[in-house]
Amino acid sequence: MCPPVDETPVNGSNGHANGSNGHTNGTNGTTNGTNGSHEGYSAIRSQHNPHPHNASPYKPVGDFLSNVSRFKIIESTLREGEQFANAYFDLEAKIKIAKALDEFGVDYIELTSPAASEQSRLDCEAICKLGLKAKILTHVRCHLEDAKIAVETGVDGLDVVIGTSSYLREHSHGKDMTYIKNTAIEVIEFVKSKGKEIRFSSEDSFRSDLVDLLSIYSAVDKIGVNRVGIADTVGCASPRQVYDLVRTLRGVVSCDIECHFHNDTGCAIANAYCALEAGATHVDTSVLGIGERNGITPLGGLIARMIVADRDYVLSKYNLKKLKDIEDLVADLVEVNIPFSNYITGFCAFTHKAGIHAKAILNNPSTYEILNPADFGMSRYVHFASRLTGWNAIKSRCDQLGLKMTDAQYKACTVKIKALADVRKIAIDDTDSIIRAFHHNLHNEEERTLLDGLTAEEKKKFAAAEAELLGVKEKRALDEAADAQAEVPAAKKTRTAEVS
Ligand code: HCA
Ligand code: CU
Repeated sequence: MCPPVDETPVNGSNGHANGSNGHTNGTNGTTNGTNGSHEGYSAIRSQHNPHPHNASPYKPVGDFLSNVSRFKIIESTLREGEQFANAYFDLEAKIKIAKALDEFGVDYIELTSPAASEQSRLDCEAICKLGLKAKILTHVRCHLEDAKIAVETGVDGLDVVIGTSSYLREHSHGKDMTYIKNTAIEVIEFVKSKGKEIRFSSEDSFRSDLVDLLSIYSAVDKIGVNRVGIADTVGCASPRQVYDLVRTLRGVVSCDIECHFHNDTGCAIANAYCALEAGATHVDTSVLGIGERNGITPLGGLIARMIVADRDYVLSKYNLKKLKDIEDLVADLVEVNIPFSNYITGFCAFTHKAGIHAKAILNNPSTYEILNPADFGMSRYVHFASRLTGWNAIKSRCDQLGLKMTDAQYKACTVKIKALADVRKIAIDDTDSIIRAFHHNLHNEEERTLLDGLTAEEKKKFAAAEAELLGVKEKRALDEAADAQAEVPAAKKTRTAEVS
């Protein structure tokens, strides 16, 4: 049996639906949520959902390998993200991004190799001088010459990488495993001698020979590397493969394990999560997932996943209300739109439409939400201008507009709105006009038209749709009466949970 939900209903008597974060403006009928333009949506108060997933019967079971409650983020927007097709960051942009990520609370910020270009080197030095709380890393090839340039920039550490798959050994750098191991040892010892943190990673780990991988990781672990990394460079790995590889590696090395997942096959977040479950300690991310091709584990998506796993840890470490600003900043700089389906900040991330959902959400947001929008400074919306609209959403909208009716009247008004939505796509203004006219007609002799500008054809369709809906309602009422007579309380309960 599921534990009870620790919620109080939000459908309070004042009914006003201003989001607690101030992003919404529910009383005048417009919603200005930062989740985007929400024409036809009603903002519902969101402060009463403090532990949206506490009641999950599927809460992760802790085990000794898992690091889901103590993971660290290596934020690579300024390295992997620079490899995104549309990215060009000048120093000013890099500083803005670095400061925003620092405020968000990421543990590390990874920068492009200073060996890549003179400007990259200067930018790296400038960011090191900002005095951020996050540690600054630079990402370099496993070459002594590159490492020498990197240690002089003021970074806290180096992430070195070399391709180990047969594809990369044959078609990219052309070196064998003995050469790779010797170079790795040389570079690691040099970087450590300079007092810097050092990570060694194989590129294309999931298409590399397992024995080769384990042997080189074991060798670098013995000489005191801080972290080893595995990288799904081509995005081919599945969560189960990730779990197996990381768990095996966890048994071989005692240092930290960093993971880097590309998203070609849509597994980047799931893979990061599985890696942490299997004992990885650090996850690479970028804002909106930008990187080579379609990128890597997105910062926001990882946070969405992790807050469900350990809410207290995530809330204590990261300044979640900054997420939207960082995404807007980066989206703007690389000239992309944030997709409607984006984790947490997407236009629809907290929007509820079907009548059944709206009703339940108004009673208790945990019914249809695993994330709490208020945690991220976002707003919850209930769509109230469609054929799927239910009377609870309309009641909430009437409350916002300051129009009181009886439940039967809300229901009758909802029928009008649904019928009209069957005739044409209706906007928020249309819904509000119908509500106001309907309310007016309840209290005045002189009747107002519910909606101006309907053609004769539309009026006919509207009347037919309304009759049809009323017929369905009547039938439902009859069914309910029959249920009551038959003394089947369970059936009655189910029906009343439906929204007409
Ligand atoms: C690349 C390199 C890398 C490195 C990852 C890492 C990859 O651009 O191909 O150092 O962990 O995906 O393998 O981003
Ligand atoms: Cu990568």
